[in-house]
Amino acid sequence: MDSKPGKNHQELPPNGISSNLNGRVITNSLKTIRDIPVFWLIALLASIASQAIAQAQSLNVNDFVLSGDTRQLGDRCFRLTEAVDWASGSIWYKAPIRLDASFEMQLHLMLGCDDRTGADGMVFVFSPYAQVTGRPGEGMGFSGLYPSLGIEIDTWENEHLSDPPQDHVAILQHGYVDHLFNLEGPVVIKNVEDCQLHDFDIRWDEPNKILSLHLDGARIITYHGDLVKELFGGNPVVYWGVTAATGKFNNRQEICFEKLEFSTVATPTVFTPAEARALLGGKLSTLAHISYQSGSTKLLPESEQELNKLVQLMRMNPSHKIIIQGHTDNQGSSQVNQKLSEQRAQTIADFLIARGIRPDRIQVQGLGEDFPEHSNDTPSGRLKNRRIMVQLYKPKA
Ligand SMILES: [Ca+2]
Ligand SMILES: [Ca+2]
Repeated sequence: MDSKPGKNHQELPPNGISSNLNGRVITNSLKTIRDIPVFWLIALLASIASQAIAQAQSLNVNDFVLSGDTRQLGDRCFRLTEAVDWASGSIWYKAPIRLDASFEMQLHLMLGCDDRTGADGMVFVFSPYAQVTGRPGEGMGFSGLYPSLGIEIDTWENEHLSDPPQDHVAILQHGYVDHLFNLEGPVVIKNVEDCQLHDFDIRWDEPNKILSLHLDGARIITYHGDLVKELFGGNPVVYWGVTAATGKFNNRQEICFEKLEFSTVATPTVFTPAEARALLGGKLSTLAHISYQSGSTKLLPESEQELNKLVQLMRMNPSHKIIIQGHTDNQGSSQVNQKLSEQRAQTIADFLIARGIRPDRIQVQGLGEDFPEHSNDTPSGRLKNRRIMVQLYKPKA
């Protein structure tokens, strides 16, 4: 690890990431106990007491996927680019996190030592896809990613992107680095290409729908909006990572994690090889564990894991298309059941589309009560008849 003026990586206390596994908060601040004000200590103890199942988790390089020119520095710092032209690097946290819960990330950023000709900057990227990287150079590894949320720290003025001449931050959407399409900003900040580590906090206050950034203790930008609804079509589960790039000009760009606190979800599992083979082979299959609120089109939470498997399968096999069939039992009028079966099949389509599956790969059919597979005379038979069936196929070229 290189020594540098200002705050040194070695000064950071060891061991600090906090997260929330499967909705369970895990808190392990990097700060030592004596650094924590009494109020926060009480809050921390109360949090630990109320989360008896919580356990501490150390920051581990294995929590991240490193790509491009990224190098690990110590146990929680990464160099995303060296001070060379046309470099790009990214790190991605492996587990997806939830945007329907608040989160906070406390970091230290080093944007390089060259203010005059330093470039290009860094972006915190949130995407339904794991480990995606956009265009380098002025795109900073964010350009072109859809759908997405990006928080940029930009150190190079690109006039055609409406960049101010000074270092600046902005909240970006959908892979656009042009400030015409900003959610918020650009906000000019002090020069950060000064060889120093700068404190940088990202806070998502979910109840109030406020995303805010703090630089060296001062709030520099705030965005008020429903990120889940506005950017991700209602899908609260996203991956996050940090990307950086250089272009015709360059800087060394590094990041260190001080504290991370967010809600993670279990990494989406995949179908077993046998299940995947059957589906890809065109077998009309009933999706297990898909449940709706009674008489409603609202999916119950336990359906999500099964549907995530379907999303993964569709992503891994981009030339396959899918037919989604909704079926009901024979309770109520056949007209109502017809409509309900269409609407329920559409909720599955909407789930896939919100996670980036193209609508032209999806066909929806409502088949009402006409194709029972079990007796409608018993509750368990009716439960089985209320089902979603899917069939994948590969269109002939
Ligand atoms: Ca720029
Ligand atoms: Ca600068």
